[in-house]
Amino acid sequence: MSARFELYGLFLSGPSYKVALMLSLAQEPFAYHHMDLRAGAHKTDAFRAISRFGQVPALVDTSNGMKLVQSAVILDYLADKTGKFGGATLAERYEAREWLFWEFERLSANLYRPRSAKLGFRTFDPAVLDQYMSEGNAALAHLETCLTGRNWLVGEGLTIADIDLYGVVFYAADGGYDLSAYPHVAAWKARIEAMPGYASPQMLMPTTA
Ligand SMILES: N[C@@H](CCC(=O)N[C@@H](CS)C(=O)NCC(=O)O)C(=O)O
Repeated sequence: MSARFELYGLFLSGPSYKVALMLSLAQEPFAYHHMDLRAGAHKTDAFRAISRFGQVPALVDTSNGMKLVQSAVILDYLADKTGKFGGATLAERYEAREWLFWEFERLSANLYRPRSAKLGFRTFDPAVLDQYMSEGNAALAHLETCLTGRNWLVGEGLTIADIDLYGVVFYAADGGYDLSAYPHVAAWKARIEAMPGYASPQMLMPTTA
């Protein structure tokens, strides 16, 4: 039987990893389409018909034809459709969503962009990179405070908030951040890595379809 969900992603893409990880933790089999961005795979009309912004990740729910982009929205959708990691109450669901917006505002650019510079994909003026690092460390310090005395960001269990932020913090060291300065963040990261269904980007997103 073919998988209900189809994920279009790239093995180097943090946002793609968030979605692949959500599916894996939810024990939801998915078909994976490797998108070679360097070869322009995301610029074809066929892919544009799936991804309105021409970006990965993109998710197709073959059960109803829904096509979704933006990793945070996809996580929210998957929480609805799988009934997993959406929070135990409506208040928790909205608190989880607050974290998704916070991540986009404070964390992702500040961690992903220094990483893309180190990988040689982008170049930035040194002053701009310094600004990313300074704001990224401030965001990690805030996360450290929020995780002090708690196992998960929201409520008493894993939610899409944890999965979403994990998909950024996973790449912190690649961007030049030292997580040993944030022991509660490091412990939370290890807690997610010990969950059933956890897998690395390499395991979830091969370099072929
Ligand atoms: N905010 C988006 C970011 C998606 C994104 O930046 N995707 C990159 C790969 S990591 C991409 O598709 N880049 C190609 C492009 O923007 O043309 C999300 O969370 O899904």
